[in-house]
Amino acid sequence: MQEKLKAIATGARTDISMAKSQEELKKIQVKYLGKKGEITAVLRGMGQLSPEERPLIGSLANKIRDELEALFAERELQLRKEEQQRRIAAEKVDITLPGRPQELGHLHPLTTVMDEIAEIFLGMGFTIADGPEVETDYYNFEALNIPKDHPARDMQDSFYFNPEMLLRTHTSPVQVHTMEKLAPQVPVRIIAPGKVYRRDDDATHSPMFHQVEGLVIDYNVSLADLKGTLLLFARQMFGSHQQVRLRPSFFPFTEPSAEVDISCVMCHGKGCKVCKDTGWIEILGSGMVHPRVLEMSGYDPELYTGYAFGMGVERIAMLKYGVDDLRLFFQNDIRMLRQFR
Ligand code: 2NM
Repeated sequence: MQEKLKAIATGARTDISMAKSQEELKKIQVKYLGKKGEITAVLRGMGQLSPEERPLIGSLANKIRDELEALFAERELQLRKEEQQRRIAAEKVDITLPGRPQELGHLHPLTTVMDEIAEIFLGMGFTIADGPEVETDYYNFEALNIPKDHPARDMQDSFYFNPEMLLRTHTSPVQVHTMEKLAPQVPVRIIAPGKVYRRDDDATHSPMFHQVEGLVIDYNVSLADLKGTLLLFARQMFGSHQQVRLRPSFFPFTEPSAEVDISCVMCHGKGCKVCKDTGWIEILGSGMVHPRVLEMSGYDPELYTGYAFGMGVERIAMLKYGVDDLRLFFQNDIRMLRQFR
């Protein structure tokens, strides 16, 4: 019996050391130590042994079982490590490869153009003013001398929250807030850049677009000051060869009012499709602030005069970059936007 146990133990030791995988080792463990295993069988058969033999064989069998259990555990750990090494080697991760670079974002072209416009006016001594995008009827219309029956006040043309509140349709309410705050202080020299909202949606109109409006109030401010300022702006924005011309127009908040043209950016005044053979392109509206507007916001129109102007940032950007459809600015197509990196 003792010889048989020793033979089983020798076989087990060889099998354990020869096992090539965890799976194979598991099978060997079952073969020797499992419920129907060889060592287990010996321990089960103890009953048939003589009382003298029993403790001897019993303690030997236990000793062998303990030894084998330790060998199994040791070999298992070894095999697990080997398998891990093999898996890492098979993955072929080259840790010396350079990382994938993270692409850097950039400003939206409309933001860049709005910043450029602001920069030009900052250079002429203007400061930047801002205000809410949700306005009251008073600040958006009434204080700007826009009559009750004006089409802009129609539900069809503006976004209303209720009869008293709406999304601003221009940034002029910012100028009104500023006048109320500063009056009767002069000079006032501000621009108001920002988003505005109108119920329009086609190739040349978006329900949300951007404006920069300007306002100057002082003693003896004239139309000549307005024209000189806009000429400087046009030359910095579109080139030093630029000319400007003022055409009579109408706005409820200015009197007189004028549309401002610059010489065509495409043909430099020779005449082409963009300027419809006129040689001129309209870029903004302007005028002398209406005396009623000055008065409502606290400036005595007998003492002070002012000029104001307003431009669409999308229109300026389209002319500057030759973009022919306004909607391209809002579709967020990365192939379009990347060109303005
Ligand atoms: C324009 C054209 C002409 C304008 C007027 C004012 C204010 F508040 F001073 F009355 N702000 N902006 C103005 C004048 C805006 O946009 C086409």
